[in-house]
Amino acid sequence: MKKALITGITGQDGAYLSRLLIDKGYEVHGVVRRVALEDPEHRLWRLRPVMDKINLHSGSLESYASLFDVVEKIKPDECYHLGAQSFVSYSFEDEFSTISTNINGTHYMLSAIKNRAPKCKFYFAGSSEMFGQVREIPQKETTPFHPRSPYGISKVAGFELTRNYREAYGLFTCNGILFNHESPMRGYEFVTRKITSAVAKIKLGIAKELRLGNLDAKRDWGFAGDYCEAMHLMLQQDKPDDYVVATGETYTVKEFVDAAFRHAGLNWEDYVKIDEKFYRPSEVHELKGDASKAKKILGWQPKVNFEGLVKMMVDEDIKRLS
Ligand code: F7E
Repeated sequence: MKKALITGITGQDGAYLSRLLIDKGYEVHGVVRRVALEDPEHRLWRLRPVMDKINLHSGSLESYASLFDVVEKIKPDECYHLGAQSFVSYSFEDEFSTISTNINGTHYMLSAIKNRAPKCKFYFAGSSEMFGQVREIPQKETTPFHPRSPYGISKVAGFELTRNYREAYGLFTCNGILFNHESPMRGYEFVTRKITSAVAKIKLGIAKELRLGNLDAKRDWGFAGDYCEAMHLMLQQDKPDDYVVATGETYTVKEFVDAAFRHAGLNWEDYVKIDEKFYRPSEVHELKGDASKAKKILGWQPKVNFEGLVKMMVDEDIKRLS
């Protein structure tokens, strides 16, 4: 039985990936902070359906010793390093902790694997935020990076560390360059879930308005469940490599808002207010990915389209609140 170790297992992608790996017969292990183990009701809610099928270990991305111990104890065959401070907006407020946790966390994991499980295949959760002020449209693996936030900068450093461990030490390390991926398990701070949960509240008479920032930003939005399949496929190849994972379609935040309200039979212009507070000091205006390499080599393509994603999220939020 193959053993997989997931950092960031309590997040959206951790939840989808652990289900996928359990279904494939893996023994799944996750690193979680001690506070999460002490407060499972609030912090482990996404893992509730698989709690009896996974093994959780206390550890922190800020502690090399804790990660080293987990790697030493489990000796995983595959490691999916998803853990990070992943909210771009917050990275402007606390740039020091975002940069140190995200970069050191990746470095610690790579080093622990090199020292204690050098045959382990490693996946790093790179991000389209690395492209930032984009140099070309669509963005592919060869597009130069120009990050626009402390979060984006930390992901570029993680990407380079991951590539360097491959080139310098011969480790099997892959970078996924994942564009925005959403689901009913998305955190409420991200714009898609903020919108769909507000639509549900407005529909049910619990809220009256939704305050948002820049409605003109364009994103390439896919379904998180599809993107976790791509992560797994990267580690099943003969050679390690880096891959863009995206739908190739781009929509503005306004188009997402319109589709979500429309699906609930509402007109967004009656409820949405612009609030300067949600604007970013430097914005990423347009992201659109070219995932043709993932399609060709991994045989991967997304199954859920934009309309399907919006409906899935709105329906689930209405169901949950009803
Ligand atoms: O913002 C605009 C905002 O926070 C999307 C993370 O998973 O994907 C995600 O990063 C857009 C931005 O995601 C609000 O200015 C308008 O242009 O949902 P978001 P993100 O920053 O694109 C990448 C690939 C990652 O790697 C990240 O970890 O929406 N926007 N009004 C707003 N955004 C938020 N959050 N809240 C608003 O009220």
